[in-house]
Amino acid sequence: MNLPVSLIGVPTDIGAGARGASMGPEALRVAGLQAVLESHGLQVIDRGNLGGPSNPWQPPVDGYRHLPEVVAWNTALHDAVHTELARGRLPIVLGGDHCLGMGSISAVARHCRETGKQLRVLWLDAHADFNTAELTPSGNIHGMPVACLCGHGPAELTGIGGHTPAITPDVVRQIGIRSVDPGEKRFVHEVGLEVFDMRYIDEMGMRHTMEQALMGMDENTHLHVSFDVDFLDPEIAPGVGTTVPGGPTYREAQLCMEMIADTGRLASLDVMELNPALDVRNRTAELAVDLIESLFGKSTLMRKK
Ligand code: NNH
Ligand code: MN
Ligand code: MN
Ligand code: MN
Repeated sequence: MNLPVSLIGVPTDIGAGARGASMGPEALRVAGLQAVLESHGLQVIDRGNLGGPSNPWQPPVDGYRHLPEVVAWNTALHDAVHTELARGRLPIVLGGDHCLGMGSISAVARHCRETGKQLRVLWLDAHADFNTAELTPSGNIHGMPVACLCGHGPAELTGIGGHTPAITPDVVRQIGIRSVDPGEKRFVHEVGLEVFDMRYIDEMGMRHTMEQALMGMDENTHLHVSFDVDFLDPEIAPGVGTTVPGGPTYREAQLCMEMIADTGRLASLDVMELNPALDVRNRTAELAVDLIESLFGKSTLMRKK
């Protein structure tokens, strides 16, 4: 399965608590994403950037910050991702903040319903992103996409893919989690979301973690990876708005990506929350590109498995 790739830039920080993720798409391009993918024999088209409302930088209203603007960006992204999937291509969404996971994954879920595929979503993140208007401490919608995708949120967001809920919690595996708000934590437990938090990775190792997270997939599985760059330890990835210490190391992150690549089932990808305004000489963007390269089959493996 070597699907042709389409890059979709989504230059907005509309759902975040810090400005700057809107510059993420260009930073990933400058770090050489397209050339790196092409060096592995992939056919890549850069579709350029989507357009949408600018960031009015207003306080939350009824528990949501910038809700109409978040709806506009995610609706545009849903349409773009669905179009690429229908063309038989593998979309890579260049975020942008992680509220865009709603537009992206709602389109993937719709494509899976239309084609009879089974969906698996790997959510690589320091955060669970399972807040609601009632639970959120910030009102920032980038802390809510998983809840919205599972049907918990305003109808304008939960219905983007034409079906509410877009996904059920059992398709999701969260990896790297180490910052969850108190009410959010109760809700994650209530719906039974499968979370491989940092304590689990510490005790069991990344290899066992990924074996568990990837278990039960087959030829009919569409694997979507939603990669929040704050998944990574801030020592190696400072260029994000919400750093949380104690994330995966470079080697752990590489192994995570390589084991995903080994499945051969990756069919769509989000790269979210990269914030060049907080980065150091584009180092986090270059690291993200390096890890994406592993996700698409770069391997320094010298021994047969
Ligand atoms: N949980 C916090 C909130 O909802 C932070 C979310 N920030 C993220 N999520 N970057 O990935 O406001
Ligand atoms: Mn996130
Ligand atoms: Mn995060
Ligand atoms: Mn490289």
